[in-house]
Amino acid sequence: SGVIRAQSAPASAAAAALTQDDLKRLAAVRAVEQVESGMVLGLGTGSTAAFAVAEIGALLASGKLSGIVGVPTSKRTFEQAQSLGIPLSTLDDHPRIDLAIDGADEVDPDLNLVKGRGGALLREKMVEAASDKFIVVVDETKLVTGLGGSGLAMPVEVVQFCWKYNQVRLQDLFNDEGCEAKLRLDEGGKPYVTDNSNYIVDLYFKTPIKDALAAGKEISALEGVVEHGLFLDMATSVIIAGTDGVSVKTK
Ligand code: ABF
Repeated sequence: SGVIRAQSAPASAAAAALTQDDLKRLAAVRAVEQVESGMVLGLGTGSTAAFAVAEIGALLASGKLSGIVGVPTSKRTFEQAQSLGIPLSTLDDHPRIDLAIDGADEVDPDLNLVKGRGGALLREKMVEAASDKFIVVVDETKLVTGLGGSGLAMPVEVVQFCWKYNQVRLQDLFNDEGCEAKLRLDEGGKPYVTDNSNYIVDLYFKTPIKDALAAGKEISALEGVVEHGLFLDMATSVIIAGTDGVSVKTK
């Protein structure tokens, strides 16, 4: 794993002028090069994935792509794709997807991911698990040596009923790793509600998770947990845009 297959470096003057949004767009556009007419596509969520959705919309509008069906991973992405005229469907109608393109919050050297800081982890995980190929698009700020090591949230989606049970149980599970489990709040200070009407308990680790596979299994085993943001062994490739160019890491 972790083999760099392609690299292209922009001239340093141009590289210096690239914003983080430029990098996100570069990664997204590179991923969309893998899209072929007639494909069923998983459409990701977040600012990086939104560039991919926009590019797919533009290629459809210009006639360079046709016969695409998109399966969005969130209500937000549904609305964006719909506004671009991308034909949409559901996972029920398309339980097998050819290719999914989505962003991530963290990417480790083995292409394992933390996702879901944007709150869409459940639909993202289901759509991406259903996909033959899953391309992750990130700028280089998302690279970590170990998952949970960025100090930012690792989300766990839980049912609303007795969410405190899960907060306490999650806190207990990772107390030794200096983890804090907190209910996610929205801008109004109310519990954040996901597209599937659940809550999110965010886990804040002080150091990278020691054994992400074991952690994922322990979290999933808790009653009332719907899904977690550890996406292990799911990405087919990761496209990373940095100021030195775009690189593609493939399993
Ligand atoms: C989705 O959007 C999520 O899984 C992740 O939380 C987020 C990344 O957003 P961005 O591309 O805006 O950093 O991919």
